[in-house]
Amino acid sequence: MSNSIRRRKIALIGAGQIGGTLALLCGQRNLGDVVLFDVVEGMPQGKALDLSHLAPVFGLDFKITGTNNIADIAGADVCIVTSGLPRKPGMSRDDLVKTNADIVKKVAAGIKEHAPGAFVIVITNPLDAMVYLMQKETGFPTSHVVGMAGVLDTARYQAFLAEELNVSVSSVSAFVLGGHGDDMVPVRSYTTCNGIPVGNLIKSDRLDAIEKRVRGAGGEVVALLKTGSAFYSPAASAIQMAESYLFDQRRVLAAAASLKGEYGLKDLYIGVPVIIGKGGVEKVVEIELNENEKKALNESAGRVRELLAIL
Ligand code: TXD
Repeated sequence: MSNSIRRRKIALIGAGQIGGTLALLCGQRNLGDVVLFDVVEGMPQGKALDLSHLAPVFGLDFKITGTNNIADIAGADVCIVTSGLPRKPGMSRDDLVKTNADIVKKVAAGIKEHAPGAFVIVITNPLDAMVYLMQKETGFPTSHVVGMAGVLDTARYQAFLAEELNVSVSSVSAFVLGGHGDDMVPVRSYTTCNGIPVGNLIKSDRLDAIEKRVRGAGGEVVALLKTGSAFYSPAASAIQMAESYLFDQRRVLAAAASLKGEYGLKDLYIGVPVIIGKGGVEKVVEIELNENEKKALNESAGRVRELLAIL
């Protein structure tokens, strides 16, 4: 048996706006070799070729392959799934459910066959329903199938609060829970500026307005772009989750995780704080919520269940 060190392999399923950005970030952050898969002929190959020419400029030694053959993801350590349609102006995330469910089912079969040991991060919308479907279709342990939305929603809350307070984004620590929809739950009681509750620094009507903007931030980007949805920040958010797994960082991150009674919810995926380390989603962190936050989380869970019923 060879005792040589194997390079890590990251499979990006979907080579569109987020997929391409993910490939760039994987290279820049030296996560491992990248396989960019898509059903559109030539596009993943073209993006991979272009990115391979960026490697010498930055002195990066990553190998990147573009492909239309799902078998090329064989042995991937991490699969990040963005395959599906994005929103157009006027569409809700839920409008995508049927089309994207068919795509996620196909992709799940490919991942199950070729990358059975992978940690799977789903980004495709409607997120909470698609990650649930991915876990059911692959049959992978729930620790190894997780949805990315909370890191992004939290980052949006942090960005708006830092702007309001005119402080560094790194001084703001925020939490957003619930489904990745307009009823997500920014948790004010756990949101601080270097430990100082934001409620002590910002008037409550301003905080209401900021939280409303967080809930609509994805739509704000869609309305401006007109041809698709946000892609830089969703890609960065998934990279943070992949790094926590690959480097066993045990970061506490908001992510769509499978609940088995935590927060009084079960048999669904929804955004909650989790610890991600070498075992995947190693723990769902339960925090005490006030009555309003509990009610909002339950309402958000109700919306996720409506989508699951469509599936
Ligand atoms: O926070 C979050 N989770 C999100 C989710 C934030 C922003 C956007 N979010 C969702 O990600 C969005 O609503 C979409 O459902 C996905 C992907 O967004 P992206 O902007 O990357 O969409 P693109 O550019 O249209 O790329 C999707 C690619 C495109 O190239 C298709 O050809 C491909 O998916 N596609 C497939 N790839 C592989 N296999 C199959 N079957 C397939 N079908 C389509």
